[in-house]
Amino acid sequence: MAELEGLEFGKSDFVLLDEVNMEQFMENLKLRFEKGRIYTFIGEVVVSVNPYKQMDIYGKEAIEAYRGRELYENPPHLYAVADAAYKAMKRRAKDTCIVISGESGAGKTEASKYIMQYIAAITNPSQREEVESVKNILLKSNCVLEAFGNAKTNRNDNSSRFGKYMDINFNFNGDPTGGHINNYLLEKSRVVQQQGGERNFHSFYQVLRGGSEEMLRSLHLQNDPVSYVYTREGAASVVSSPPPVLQECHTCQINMAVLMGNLQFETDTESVQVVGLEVLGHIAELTATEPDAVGKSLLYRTVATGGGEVIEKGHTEKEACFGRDAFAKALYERLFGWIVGRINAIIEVKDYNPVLHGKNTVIGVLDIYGFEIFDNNSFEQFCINYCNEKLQQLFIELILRQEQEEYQREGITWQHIEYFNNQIIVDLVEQPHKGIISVLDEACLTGGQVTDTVCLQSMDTKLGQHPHYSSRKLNPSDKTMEFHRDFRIRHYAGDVTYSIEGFLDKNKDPLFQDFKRLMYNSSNPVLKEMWPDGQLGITEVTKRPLTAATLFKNSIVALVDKLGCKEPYYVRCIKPNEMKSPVLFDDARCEHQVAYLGLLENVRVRRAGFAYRQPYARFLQRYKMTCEYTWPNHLMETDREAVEAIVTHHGFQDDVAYGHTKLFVRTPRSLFTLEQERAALIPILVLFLQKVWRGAL
Ligand code: AOV
Ligand code: MG
Repeated sequence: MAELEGLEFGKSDFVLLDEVNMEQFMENLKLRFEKGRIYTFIGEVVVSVNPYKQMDIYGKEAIEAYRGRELYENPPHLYAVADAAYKAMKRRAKDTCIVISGESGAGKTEASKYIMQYIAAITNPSQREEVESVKNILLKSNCVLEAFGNAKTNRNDNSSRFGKYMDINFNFNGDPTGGHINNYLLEKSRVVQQQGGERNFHSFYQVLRGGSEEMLRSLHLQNDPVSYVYTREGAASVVSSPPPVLQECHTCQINMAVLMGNLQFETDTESVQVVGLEVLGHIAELTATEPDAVGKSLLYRTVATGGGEVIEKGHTEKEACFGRDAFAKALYERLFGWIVGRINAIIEVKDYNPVLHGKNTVIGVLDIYGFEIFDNNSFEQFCINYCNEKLQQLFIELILRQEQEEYQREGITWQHIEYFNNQIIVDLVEQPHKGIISVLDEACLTGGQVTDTVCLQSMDTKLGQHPHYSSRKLNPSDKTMEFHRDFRIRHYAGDVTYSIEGFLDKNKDPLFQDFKRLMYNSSNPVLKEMWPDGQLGITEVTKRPLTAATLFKNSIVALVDKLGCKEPYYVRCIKPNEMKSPVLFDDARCEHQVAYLGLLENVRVRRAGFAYRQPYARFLQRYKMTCEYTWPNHLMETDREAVEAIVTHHGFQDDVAYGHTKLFVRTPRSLFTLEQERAALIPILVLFLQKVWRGAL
């Protein structure tokens, strides 16, 4: 437990509170925030409050202070968790992960960057070139992915609109050898539409505002975002970060996507036409395709009739607009996926031979979009908030439930601690045949007749009894839901009213095969590579691909499984106010977050619990040399008795409990003493053994 700061800064570990209640917790959190202490421990968990100002706590000296130290030797910091995760990985060859959670704007992405910087700074002391290069790419990839995947929302000026999980691989030396990035559901609808006050992805403005005149001219672009339908909204906002240098192939495609929005259609007596052939020509030029082919894919689609005949069917104006937007979104999404793929190809661990190089261990860093509530919440918020439910479930599972279950199993006296288990909300969303995703999928698969409203009715029928679900129709007196198309989920982090409008389309996420074929036929090899499914003929296309919600659910389930196999370290981020103010601590908002993050329960479990535990045999193996009764071998009946002898010998018998198979140690300090003694003894032992070998003894 960190005790190194003066008491004027409050308690640096919530476990040290005199009494564990909300009042004391909040008092401590607020005091520390006001004194510029933005981090506080709960055991190994770091609670962080967004300072909304640059803090002078991340420099080289800070890194040196935390490097290789035990958690409780320094004041709480992200570096302390990063170091703990790194040490566990290096010393015990454990795969670890750092899960950063908290609502939108709470500071997750910033925290993940500091953690990465720390890991980069403490590794590769011998400056080996290939390791340096891996580190550089890992760090720089953040900047590129932020440009393409972040945007200004009404909650956060630099909001992550995709989820990111990055594995960093290490060799036996503890130096990074490579990595892998998984990205989760980019909010691509932003490409064509943004809520009032929000912006498109940063990359658009970086190209339009930051591109050289020559580059913009060659791309047929004007440097004013107001010129483009897709970037008009929020165009007045200032770009907060300087535009990074974007590769030409990237800019080209952003450009195509932005140009698409300016394509309009009109219906004359016979058919739908493209208005503005000049834009069409520019798109053809930039996609290395023919203007006629572009025009055709915008106005017609190829369909297979029941008899197996392939015909061309003209779009209505509405269908053409829908197709255009779907195409622009897909262009951007595939570009994003391609960039991630390129980064992965470069940082992938190559030629790793476990026999030669030892076990390849991993630290995973998770930075995903935080829980969010807007004035208008749609399918994207539904997915994002579901994902946060899953991560909260993992936290409960790992920190609260397993901990309590283990004490019970080991027969340690334990007072059960109550907490809200959000599994019930996870089920509401994902349960097969019953959950919201399943109802949505069913509606999507039923065919054209089912509208959003019909789907909502079906949800009302199936889920009307669920305590965390309600809708305007089920609950007409509830004024928080304005329209009949609204439904509400009582999430762990608050109530969110979703508008069902657009849910089915976004879930089905259709893109006419004609666009895919157009891109596959491009003479630009990079574009062609991004659209391999364009080679399929209309009759070969699978009729029922998985829906967006199901794909997302599957990817999040896989993510949670992946995290579940690793030793987890947690950063719990809190947003102090809605004004982005560095001085305002909004008591009610903060208390709400502390409550739903389950931090009080976390302190209770931790306080009643034990920081470390080890099976008797393993403990004995490691520390037997520190006690005369156990070295080199003990003569007692059981390992447990031998462990008792070590503990008593070192005088920390009041700090432990004996389980059926494991020793439980309450404070890390006891173990630290043992570690120090062991470290001091090892060289003496080695010397001794060398002498034995040489026959000197
Ligand atoms: P998020 O990742 O949690 O939101 P960010 O990490 O983007 O939130 O933080 C939001 C903003 O808060 C940043 O752009 C900074 O201005 C400020 N900030 C956060 N942490 C720090 C820090 N340690 N020091 C200084 N300023 C900070 V979202 O991505 O929206 O869920 O989807
Ligand atoms: Mg973020």
